Amino acid sequence: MIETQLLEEARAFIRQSYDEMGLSEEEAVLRIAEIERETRACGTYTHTAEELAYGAKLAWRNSNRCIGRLFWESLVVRDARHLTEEDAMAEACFAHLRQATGEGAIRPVITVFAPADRAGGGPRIWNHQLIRYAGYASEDGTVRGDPASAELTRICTAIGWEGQGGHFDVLPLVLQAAPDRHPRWYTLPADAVLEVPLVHPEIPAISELGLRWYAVPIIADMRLEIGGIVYPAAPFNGWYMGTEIGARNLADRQRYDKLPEIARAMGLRTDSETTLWRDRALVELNVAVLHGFREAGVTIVDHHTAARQFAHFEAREQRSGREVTGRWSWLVPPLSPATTDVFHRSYPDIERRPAFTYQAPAYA
Ligand code: HEM
Ligand code: NRG
Repeated sequence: MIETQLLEEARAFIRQSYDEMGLSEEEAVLRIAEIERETRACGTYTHTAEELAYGAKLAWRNSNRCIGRLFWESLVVRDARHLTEEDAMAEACFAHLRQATGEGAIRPVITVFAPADRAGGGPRIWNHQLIRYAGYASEDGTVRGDPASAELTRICTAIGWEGQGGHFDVLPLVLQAAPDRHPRWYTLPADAVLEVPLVHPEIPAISELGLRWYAVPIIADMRLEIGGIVYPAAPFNGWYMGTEIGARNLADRQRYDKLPEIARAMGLRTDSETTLWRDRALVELNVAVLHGFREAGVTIVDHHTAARQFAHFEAREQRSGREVTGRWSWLVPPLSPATTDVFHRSYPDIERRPAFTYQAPAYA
């Protein structure tokens, strides 16, 4: 990033965050002068721990596609900017997993690794999420496991990982501390990965399908931008909304495609669309997700409750004099959308910073 643009963004971030954190205007002015000196001397500047923590929270608050934003102030921010080796990054990821998972009482956590340099290079996590299931592609084009992971699974295999060939094999972490280094892979310690068997409260045949999912979604491939500084490795997590698993991951035809199996387990006729067997199977699959997590004592939110929490977030933001931005097409849940208030509203999809943004895959 060119220096003038970096300083523009730094100034805007310092003014906003110092104001919101209750610091005086004088402190903001002094800090901006310091950042200007540091940037003219070194080409960049370093966030204080407080700036990093508040910046990460603001990035969550500004995430237009996220329905979980009511809890933005509770984010736990882990500072891992000093790590320069893959081994140390792996340990930090394992510690993140343990802290975020607890015993099932999921805590929102982010671990921030080193910032990108002026050329844009920095540490990268090759995984889409810290925990995700492998997808083994066969010659005939079918995939065993999660088709969304087919490419990364092939890469893991090419660098020496050997998967078990199952439907729910957790992929290794693939880490790269700097662009000029070879990526290294790390098997996740079993005690750092919590998984949940899906259980239906009334239909045993659904529980018997052997479906499961991992407890914590930890997005690892987005970049965090704060005050002009880019953090290309900053994995973050909250907890799941049930529909992410039940209406997408296990239901999408290009993912686990389980609706036909669920319908068979329910004894539904699938020879006519007008029986709405897909819809009926979808609802019961989502019941099994929510019931399974509940039985296992793992935090999860249903889409009705999440939509109501989002409405609270909107009201609170309005009271603070801020307009809530959002992307409607992501905020509406994929199951019974029109039963939630979000469906009947609209949101300006303006992108504010700090922000989580997409970046090209590290393995492209
Ligand atoms: C997206 C829920 C916490 C940042 C989403 C989505 C859901 C969701 C349902 C849409 C996902 C999809 O359709 O694939 C929640 C819930 C949370 C939570 C229930 C519980 C606390 C967080 C946290 C952060 C965050 C802690 C960051 C610090 C984001 C971002 C996206 C997103 C950046 C967009 C992801 C993308 O573009 O792929 N969230 N979220 N969320 N959330 Fe949250
Ligand atoms: N739909 C994805 C996860 C995306 C992020 N969702 C969250 N984020 N809940 C999936 O694996 O189903 N979060 O930080 O909690």
